[in-house]
Amino acid sequence: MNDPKRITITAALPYTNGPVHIGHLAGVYVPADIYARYQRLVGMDVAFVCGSDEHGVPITIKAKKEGISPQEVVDKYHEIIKNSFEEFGITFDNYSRTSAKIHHDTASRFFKKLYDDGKFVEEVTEQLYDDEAKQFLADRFVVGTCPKCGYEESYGDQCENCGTSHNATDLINPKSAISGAKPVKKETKHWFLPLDQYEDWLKEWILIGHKKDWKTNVYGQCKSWIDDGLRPRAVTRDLDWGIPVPVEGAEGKVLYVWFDAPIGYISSTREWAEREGKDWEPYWKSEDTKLLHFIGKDNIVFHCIIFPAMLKAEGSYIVPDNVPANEFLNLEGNKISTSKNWAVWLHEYLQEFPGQQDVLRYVLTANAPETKDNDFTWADFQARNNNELVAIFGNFINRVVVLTNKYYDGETPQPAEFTTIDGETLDELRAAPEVIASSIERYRFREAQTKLMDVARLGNKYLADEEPWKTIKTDEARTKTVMYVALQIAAALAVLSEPFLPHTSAKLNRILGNTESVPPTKWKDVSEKKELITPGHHIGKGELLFSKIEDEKIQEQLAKLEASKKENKAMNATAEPQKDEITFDDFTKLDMRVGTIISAEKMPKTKKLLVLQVDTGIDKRTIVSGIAESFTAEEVVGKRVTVLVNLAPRALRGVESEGMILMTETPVGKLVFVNPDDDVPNGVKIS
Ligand code: B3M
Ligand code: ZN
Repeated sequence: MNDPKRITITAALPYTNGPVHIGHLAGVYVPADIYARYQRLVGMDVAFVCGSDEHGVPITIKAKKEGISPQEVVDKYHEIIKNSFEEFGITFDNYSRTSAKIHHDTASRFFKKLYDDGKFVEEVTEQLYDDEAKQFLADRFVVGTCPKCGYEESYGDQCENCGTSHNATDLINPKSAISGAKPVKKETKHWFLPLDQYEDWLKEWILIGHKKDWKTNVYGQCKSWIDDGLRPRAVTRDLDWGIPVPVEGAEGKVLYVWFDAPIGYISSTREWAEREGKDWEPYWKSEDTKLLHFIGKDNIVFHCIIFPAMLKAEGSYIVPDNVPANEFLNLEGNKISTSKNWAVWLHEYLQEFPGQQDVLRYVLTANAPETKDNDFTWADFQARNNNELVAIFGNFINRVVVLTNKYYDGETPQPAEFTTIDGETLDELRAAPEVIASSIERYRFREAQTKLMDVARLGNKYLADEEPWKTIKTDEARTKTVMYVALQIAAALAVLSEPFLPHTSAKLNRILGNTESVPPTKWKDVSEKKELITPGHHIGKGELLFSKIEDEKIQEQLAKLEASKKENKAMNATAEPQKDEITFDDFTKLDMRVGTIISAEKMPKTKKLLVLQVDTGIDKRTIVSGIAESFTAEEVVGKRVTVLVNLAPRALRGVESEGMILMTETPVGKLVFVNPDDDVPNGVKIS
């Protein structure tokens, strides 16, 4: 779209069933914020909205698990999430929540309009029902095999593995997430959005209209769904947490969370406009508004197919100009997972790295999963901070500030004649806003940030080449010119870094003495104004922009992840699903006896094996056991144990093992014996 009058920027509404982590920040909120801040700096009229997604099954599940109400769950996480966003400098114009009255009103009205206009298909169909829990199984209440990719843990409405969105009844081998029961089918009435009727329009709009300017991953997913053929989707659910379906005969039914959540963008805009005394409608209904949705790749279908179809059906709305969705960020080589606590939580980072929000913003942008999944590692985090932020950006600013204070008592010097190199340096500086902007406008934020760092690199190179610390002894006029040029670069960095590193930009402005009395520098000033910092202007005292991150800090983080891994293992151990049923006869086949280990030695050249002599009460026999990582040979002698004595003998490293010692494991993976009471003599059966 050329020359929009205003831009409405939405960022995916986070589910309020847990805090937010680096994956959210990298995939959605930092890129959206860079974009919004940049647009404001160039004078665009921006509405940047978000809010908590407080309906849907995940929240109900969390509430059940914690024994509290869904409202209590969302109240708790809404605060934590909102605070994390504020601390990281995400400049939403409004952060709302879908449990707010204004949202219930907006979403109900939207539904009602479509209903009144006959845009839905009303149908009684068979849906999955849990006969034990006496409840319909919508969305995440049901898991089963994805009909498209075969992933066995797919949810009822979407497969997290391949991203396909489907109906719960499409799942192969569905299972209730509440009781584990096999669902039965039960009739119920619902309202469907007939996506098939929007297929031609979607084809025209996306496949033809947006061929070039949408990201390949987004375009590709859309194309594949449209090519597969679209089917009607139920937009109501038999659940008790959500927005009641606002029509008669719909008691006990609520709007599907993916129907109400995107309308949350509209509610949030309304809430903002009401507060600011503005009209919200142009931000959603005017053709000269550019609407953008920042999301993660698992939300593409909802933002590119379903929500646009809803907007189109309503009739008075615009549809998105672009949906710059990102891929996923992994953590230390593994998929980020809330349930496995494999994540870097923002609220924890804020406590562990106080004042270092920009470091994380920087690293997440430098490594943003823009075109493919990417990996966050703590080693990379440390390296980027120490070798880039500290060594390049921080170092340049520090030199400029220290030298200006040392040579001129902090007063910007009057330059003398510019040399060719000065002219070239200033030219390059003046070109930077456009270079960076061009990347931002194309949603290439990592590239944009690299170009920003090139400005700091330009400054460092200039100082290294011109060596003011040498010329100060020989050529006063030259030194003044060099310091003047270097100060221009520093001042440019204060404005150009703002979208990426807002806290740093504010600090830099302070250091440069850009207090309230100095008019703020605009993005375009860097190219257009001859002078960003004028001779005679007093800069402030030096203060370090970034500080080195030491190894211990990184070790602490790695240890935390290691602990998660162990805890996980422990949790999985207790939660491991029950094995297939056996008969009583199967059980009686096992001959287990009480025994005592009478001697033990390490099996040579192995890490895990001990060769044990065990008194089973029947006989004394050799058993090879894989317990050497948890016990020394000396430690186990005399231990009372449970022995499976009729296990077929097998040779381990040439030693015949005649049975098995029963073991279990502590939460941190240490093996322990299943040992009988000392009063029980060897040879007694266990049954
Ligand atoms: N809450 C899904 C998510 O957090 C969902 C986004 C809604 S955007 C309207 O991934
Ligand atoms: Zn799948």
